[in-house]
Parts: sequence; C-alpha cells; structure tokens
Amino acid sequence: MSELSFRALSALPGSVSRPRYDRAHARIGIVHLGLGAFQRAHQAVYTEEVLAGGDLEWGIAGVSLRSPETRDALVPQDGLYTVAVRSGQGDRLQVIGSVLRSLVAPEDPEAVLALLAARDTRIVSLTVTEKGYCHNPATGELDEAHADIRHDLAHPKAPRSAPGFLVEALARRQAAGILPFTVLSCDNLPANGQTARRVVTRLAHLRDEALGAFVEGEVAFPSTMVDRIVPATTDDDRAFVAQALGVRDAWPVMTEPFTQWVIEDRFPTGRPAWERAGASFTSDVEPFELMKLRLLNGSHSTLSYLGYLAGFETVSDVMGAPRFAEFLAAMMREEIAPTLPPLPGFDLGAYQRQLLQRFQNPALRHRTWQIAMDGSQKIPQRLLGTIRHRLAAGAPFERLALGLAGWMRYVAGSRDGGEPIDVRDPLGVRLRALCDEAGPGPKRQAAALLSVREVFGDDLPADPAFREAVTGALAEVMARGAAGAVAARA
Ligand code: CS2
Repeated sequence: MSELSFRALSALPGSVSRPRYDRAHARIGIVHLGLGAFQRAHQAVYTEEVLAGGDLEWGIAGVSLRSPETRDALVPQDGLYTVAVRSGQGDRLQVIGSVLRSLVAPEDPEAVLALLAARDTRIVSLTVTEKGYCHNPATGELDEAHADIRHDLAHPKAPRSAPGFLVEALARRQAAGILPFTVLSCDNLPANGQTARRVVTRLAHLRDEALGAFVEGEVAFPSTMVDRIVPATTDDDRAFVAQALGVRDAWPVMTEPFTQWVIEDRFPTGRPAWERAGASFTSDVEPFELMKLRLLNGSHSTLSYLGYLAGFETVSDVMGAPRFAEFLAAMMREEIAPTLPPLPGFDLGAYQRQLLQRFQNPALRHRTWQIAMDGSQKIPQRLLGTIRHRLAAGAPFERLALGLAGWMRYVAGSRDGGEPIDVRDPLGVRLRALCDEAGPGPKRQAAALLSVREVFGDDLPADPAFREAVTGALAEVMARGAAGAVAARA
C-alpha cells in the first residue's frame, strides 16, 4: 500500500474530503508551537476552511518542541494527514492540508526563531499543554527556578521552552522594527491569554527591562476556549484509516463530531476569518473557559482517576459502568454548575447533557490513563477553583472531593486491585515519595499531598473544612474502592 501524498489525493474515495485550494501558493502566516494531535484536529481544521475560502496567507508551520515523531510522519506525506471524525452514527474522513511545514525545535532552534521572526508570521498559536507554560500552577506566575527557564536565560538564542522561543523572537522583531505577532494560547488554562502574557512578559523582563516593556505594551495575548476530544492515535486507528483511504497515513488523528472555539477578538496585525469555520469571536472568553474547564475537564479528570483506579480503560467504559454516569451528572448539576458566572441565552443544562453523551461516544477509545497524565498541572483549574468557590459559599462538594481523592490515590501509585500505575506527571516522583514517606492511611496520605503548595496554594491546606472533606473522601476510596465510593455518592 502506498503513502498518503499530494499525488495520491486524486485517487482517494469520493467520500473523503481533501484540500481543493491552490496549496502551492499558500503562505505561512501562523506558526504553531506544540504540533500535536489536538491542534491538528482543531485549529488546523478551522484554518483549512479559511484556506479553502481562498485566503491563502494563513498557512501553518507546526513546531514540535520535543520529539521529531510528528514531523517524521508528516514530511513524507507532503504535510497531509487525515482527521477521522468518529461516532456511533458513523465516520467522516477529511484530509487536511493547512500544515505547510513541520519543524522540530531541538534539532534546529535557529530555523524556528527565523520563522517566528519573519514578517509574514502574524500569529503564534500554542498547544504546549499546561506544563509548557513553565508556571506555578497554583499562582499562574512564571516558575523562575524551572530548568528550561534557567536554560533559556543563560542561552537566549537557543531556547528550549515555549516562553523562551516567544521572547527571543519578539526581541528580534523589535530589533528589526517588525510589528510583533499575536500570541494565541489554545491550552486548557483559565484566562490562558493572561497566563501566556504573564510568563512571557516576566521572562522578557528578566532578560532586559526594555524588552519587557515592549512585550508588555505591544503584544496581544487574546484568550481562547478550545474544545474537541482527541484521543492519542493507536495502531488500530492507523489500520482503520488505511482501510478507508486505500493509502497509508502514518499519523492520522481521531476525534468526535463536536468542536468549539471561542476567541477573544484582539489581533492587532490581522487574523484569519475562523468564524467561517464556526469559531465565535467575543470580547470576554472567561465565562466560556470556566464553564468548559470546570464542567468538561473537571468531570473528565474525575472520571479518569476514579475510573482508572476501578480498572476501566476508556472513558466510554467508565460511562457504561454502574453509577458513574449518575455520579458525574449530579456532580455537574449540583456542585459545579452553581459556581459558574451566568452566560445569558446559554442552556447550561443542555450543555451538561451533551457532555455526558460526548463521554459515551463508543467510537472514541479515549484512555483514562491519558487524561490522568499531568494531574498536578491540571487539577488546580479543573477541581480546586470550583472547590474554593463551594467553600466560600459554605456549600457541599462531596463529589468534587471524591475526584480529588481519586487523584491522591492515583499518584500514590497503585490501582484498587494492587497493580502498579505508571504515573506521568512533572511532579510524579516527588508526589510518590511524599506518599511513600507518609506511611499508610488516608490521614497521613492526604496530609502529605496537601503540603504541595504548587498545587494547593496556601489557603486550601489551612482550611479545616477542606482537609476534612478530602481526607474523608480518600478514606472512602481506600475502604470501598473507587467504584464503591462512586456508587455511595452517585
Ligand atoms: C482531557 C482534555 O486529556 C485531558 O486532560 O481532559 O484533553 C479534553 O479531552 C479536551 O480538553 C476536550 O476539549
């Protein structure tokens, strides 16, 4: 079987959509840092529609900040790849052409900087995950002791971190008298534009006051809310796509029919008309971000920790298990939704019902283990902000506490059946050591983990109501197992 390529496009089955614009004349207007599956199933698809509409100045150059795997897969395919939209109702395949170039930053940081500094580059978008911001998750401030930040301060012309690349590129643009690009964070962080702004501005200040002032005064960092479920691609997915296309695609991406992008409309040097592809522009993204982070991601993390502990491999398996769906529905309705700012005209009840349906999608094999990754970076905005809100209102949060207890049990390193867990988290080794040193029992385990200030801040560990709720929830998970504890609180 041959590979997907520009030449192979004409032989694809008629049901597969493909680029029909003049790709040879498309130019790079966007550099994307973090060329992963999510960006390729989300922003690249919106941009594909813009190119298809004839606006060819917004092609994407995708940069991987770590591994060469995506580039190695895409280059032999002329940058083309398949997005497979899957659901119980059937599948829809589209070949995407909007990623015109792919680069691997550690191989050639200079090439990346040259592209970032180029006049045509007007937007730099980011999906570098929570940890890519090199910030303290509890405060949102730049972690100045972070190894990559220290490296980037010592070697500004060969950076490693996303903030390091942005600051050096902005310095070069300033020196060359070229207007700065707009920085578009597309990560699951609250006020993600402000978080990006805070870390980039701080790093620029640490390098040089004038550069700091330039970044602070001249660069736009609009916030966005992004939403589409995109599980990691498996070999079975590759086989399915090859079968459907009649050619091999080394790295297709699997996703769901749902997609949403809400963007703050602040692009001083222009932007693509992403609204043509269904994005919405607004002056205030924050209510949408909070809604999505707390309802979707908060439930996702909760079901993943508790579901993984109970032995379930995928999100849809968890949703099919007794009492989990009821538990999540009640958590959203009773504990999360009341903490959200009003969104006039928006049906929050329908949104919650739709989330439960999306989680049930039987065609997406979204692994609980994948979502459980990097919990120390995720739970502050997914669960703890909501819990703070409930505490301040004197309102109960027993299900949220159970989600948090699931995380505590998970990072201690074994499943309910005793099998070891491969915990992936930048703080994983420290969290595990804290649990091991503390000795057994919910009181000691909870106390040990609550000492991690980057996650819990100073306020929560000092709050007796919080400590009691979390310790009680952990005791329940330990005594009954995660499935039993869920059933008791459903
Ligand atoms: C998930 C998200 O992996 C995770 O942590 O919760 O990636 C989730 O699928 C997306 O935010 C959906 O938009």
